[in-house]
Amino acid sequence: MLPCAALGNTEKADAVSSATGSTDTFSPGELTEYEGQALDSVNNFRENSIAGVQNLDLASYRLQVDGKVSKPLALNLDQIKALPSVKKFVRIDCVEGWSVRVLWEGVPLKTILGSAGVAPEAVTVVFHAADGYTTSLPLVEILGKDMIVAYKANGLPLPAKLGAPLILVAQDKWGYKWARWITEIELSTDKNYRGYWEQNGYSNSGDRNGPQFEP
Ligand SMILES: Nc1nc2c(c(=O)[nH]1)N[C@H]1C(S)=C(S)[C@@H](COP(=O)(O)O)O[C@H]1N2
Ligand SMILES: [Mo]
Repeated sequence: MLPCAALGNTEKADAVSSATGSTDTFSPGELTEYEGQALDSVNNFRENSIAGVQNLDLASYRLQVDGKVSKPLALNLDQIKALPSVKKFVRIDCVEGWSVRVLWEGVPLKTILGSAGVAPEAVTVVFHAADGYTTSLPLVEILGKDMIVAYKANGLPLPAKLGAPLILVAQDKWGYKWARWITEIELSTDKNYRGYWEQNGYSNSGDRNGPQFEP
């Protein structure tokens, strides 16, 4: 099994990859460009999650931040949206071969992790999602790239399909690092932690310019 690759469904795959850069699928109110650069519609995402689209109840939603932290958090959406937000224009690339360029808006992880107080021994940030999906990144990379978790895409609230209420904007990483429907951010000392697709042979560093599979 491959991330995002519905084998035998090439017709759909071709339709989506050729739609990259097109403007015919935008939702009403969706931004089509940002600072002179063309955006792709969020509708160009090819849905192939491990358990289908999750529809989380936003009113009761909590983001847990736990593990190796001095102050575990359970943030509701109002608290998350009250934090200073940033915009980032970042392309997501699935290993299947399609990509989508989106303007993301959300909160830097360093802000959230800062309020939780990361313990000095923590090296890995594990993302747990509502569908049971998991993935991880080294803490040093998250801070170095100033990665964000986004609740808006192309100027609109993040659609359920893209992970509402929160997606990890894992810039420079393959699509399987972009955890959607995040419910828990866990700080870990396990530098060899492997998430869902990583356990199935996909590269644990997940660098978009590197190999998809572990050598
Ligand atoms: N919670 C969760 N997040 C996930 C996934 C998933 O199955 N569950 N799939 C990943 C993969 S492989 C990709 S390419 C991106 C976009 O997935 P999509 O192709 O299903 O839109 O979401 C990532 N995040
Ligand atoms: Mo993917």
